[in-house]
Amino acid sequence: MKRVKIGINKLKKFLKKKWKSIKEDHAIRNYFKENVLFVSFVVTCVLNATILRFFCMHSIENYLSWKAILADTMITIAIGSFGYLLKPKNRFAYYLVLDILLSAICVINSVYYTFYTSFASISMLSLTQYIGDVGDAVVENVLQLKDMIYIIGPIALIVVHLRLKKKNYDKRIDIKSDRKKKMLHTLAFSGVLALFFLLTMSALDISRFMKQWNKEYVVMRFGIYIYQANDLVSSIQPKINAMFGYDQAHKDFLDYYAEKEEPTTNEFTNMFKGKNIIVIHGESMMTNAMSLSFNGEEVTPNLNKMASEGMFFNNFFSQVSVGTSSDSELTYNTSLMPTKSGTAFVSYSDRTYVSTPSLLKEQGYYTFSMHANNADFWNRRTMYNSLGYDRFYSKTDYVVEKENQIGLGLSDKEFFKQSIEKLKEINTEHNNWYGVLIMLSNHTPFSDVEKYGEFNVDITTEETKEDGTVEQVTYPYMEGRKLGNYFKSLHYADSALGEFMTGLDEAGLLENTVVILYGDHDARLPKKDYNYLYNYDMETHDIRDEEDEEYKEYDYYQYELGRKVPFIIWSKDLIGSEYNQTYNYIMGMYDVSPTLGNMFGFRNKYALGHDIFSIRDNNIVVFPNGNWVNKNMYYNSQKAEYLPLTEQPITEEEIANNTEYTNKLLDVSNNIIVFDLLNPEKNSTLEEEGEKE
Ligand code: GP9
Ligand code: MN
Repeated sequence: MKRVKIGINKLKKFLKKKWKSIKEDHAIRNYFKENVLFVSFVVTCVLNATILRFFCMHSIENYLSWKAILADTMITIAIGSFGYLLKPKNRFAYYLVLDILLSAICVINSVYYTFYTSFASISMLSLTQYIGDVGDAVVENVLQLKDMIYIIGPIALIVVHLRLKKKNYDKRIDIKSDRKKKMLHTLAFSGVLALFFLLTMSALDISRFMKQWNKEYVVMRFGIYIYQANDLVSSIQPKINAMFGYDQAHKDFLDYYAEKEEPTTNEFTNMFKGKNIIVIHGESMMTNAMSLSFNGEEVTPNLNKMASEGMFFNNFFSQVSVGTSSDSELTYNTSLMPTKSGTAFVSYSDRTYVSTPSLLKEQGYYTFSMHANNADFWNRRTMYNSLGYDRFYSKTDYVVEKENQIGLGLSDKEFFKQSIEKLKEINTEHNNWYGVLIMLSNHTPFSDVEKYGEFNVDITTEETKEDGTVEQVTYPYMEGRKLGNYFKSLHYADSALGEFMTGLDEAGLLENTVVILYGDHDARLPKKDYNYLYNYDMETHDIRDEEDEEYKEYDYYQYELGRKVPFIIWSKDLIGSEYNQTYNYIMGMYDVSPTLGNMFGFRNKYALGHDIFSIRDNNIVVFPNGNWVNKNMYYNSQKAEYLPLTEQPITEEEIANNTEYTNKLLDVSNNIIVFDLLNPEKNSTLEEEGEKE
């Protein structure tokens, strides 16, 4: 301890001495005087980046974010430092080229932001349609002063250069070793800034930086230059991944589908052919909440009504990886699994996909998606073209008033209300249509509690006191816990769902329509909250002891099994019919496309899941991390352990076979996406097949 104190004191003394000598020698002033061109380069670039944030993000914390300013400063100092390796007469050209390049980044992003309220991505340049859009955008937008303001940077640099030239600064002679030293010192300084920057980073910052899709956040936190560099790397990476191993991937792909059994027909085949389809993407909806009530009030009365009137699959699992909502959309649409690295929506949006909307489109359906969030969230704007949607109704198609916002954006109630108007129009314009409506309000962290409406998650009872008076007593239960807030939020989303169904009915939109609802993934809630939910003892106002007979263990397996999400197929015709049942087959998101295909009369040849009515109890659901579940067990691949789900003995052979099946399926799925194996131009076998057909 004493030693540390002495060390700190020594460091303090050293820094004080250094600072004093810097002050006495006027070192800072001299540095600025001697390095005017370099300093001007750094200042203009940082200023441009700040102006860009000013025009794009209208709150002061965003455009004056010191973290972004620090990031922009350290990166421009770092790249500018290499200018010192050049002779003084050549430096201006170096800084000018860089300044023009960095200003161009600002101009492009400024134009792009005006059109798409998001920042530009290099990966989109590979899409010709995007080039067209941006081309038009630039032409129409060219006169906007705010997009051109960034050229002030290079102009200022030229002015500085011309003034310095009068003093013959570029004729100075310096020695090579001094240049190297100066460059290293400058680079080291940017290194110190970088270290400081790294220390301020949170886990959320790192995760968002890696995923890159929340572009506003990344720009606000890391600055535009680092955002664009990161974007460049993440755009190139999929191309590098696809450079090696194509032949093996192609062979495995052919073998896999050669062995795959052809689907059979059954009593559900074509039962809904020609009907319109409304799909509801239920943000963070979980099956376990459907059986819960607080003080006699169900958490999800409308969802429960829908389940009780239609076909309800109560052992249905989402199969997402880090791409959460987007992964569930990928698997729902294509029956492929999320990629092993990156996310399909962001990294592999230019691949060919065989999907539910593209197959319905072939049958003459008008296909669309509706989501009142920014169209670039999860790169949907681009990916939806690859998935075969005709139209994406996004935030700009909705009126988003401040008072109608919950959590990430427009409230579900308002979203549904405005969507019904659009659906009415679509219904008059198209014979057959297929639309996915993506909900938003029930999104983590479920903290907009005051906007969810009244829903008591504590236990309130009426108790008769000794003197005979009746008193209301409230026991602290789920109030103030994340899980409690989730129930309130879900109750709100459920009520929005109820209003939507009523609105659809009133608009006459349910007559020839099948409504499909899926929960996109679980709500990622703390295990300890479930422990509290299932083990709260009203008598003691506390959590039950583990020794207690009634104690319900909520371990790893309970948590994993508890992540089930609802899957419901509803139509007026189903109510009271023989199919109006709860189906408890183990089922995954990848089984949806083949199941709907069987019912609506289309076939996805490359589906990795199954029509649930062809496979029923023999189904297996695999997860991106290699875990799997069937009716007999939940298998934890990391620990090579399992939880039995039946009384039947489990054999080593079953485990080995299913694990092999899982690994093969995950490999084939990943290869299809990474190597673009469904693209006839990349996979000649598909072309031949097409010719035969
Ligand atoms: C974003 C919404 C939520 O538009 O779909 O995405 P998530 O965070 O659940 O992946
Ligand atoms: Mn989601």
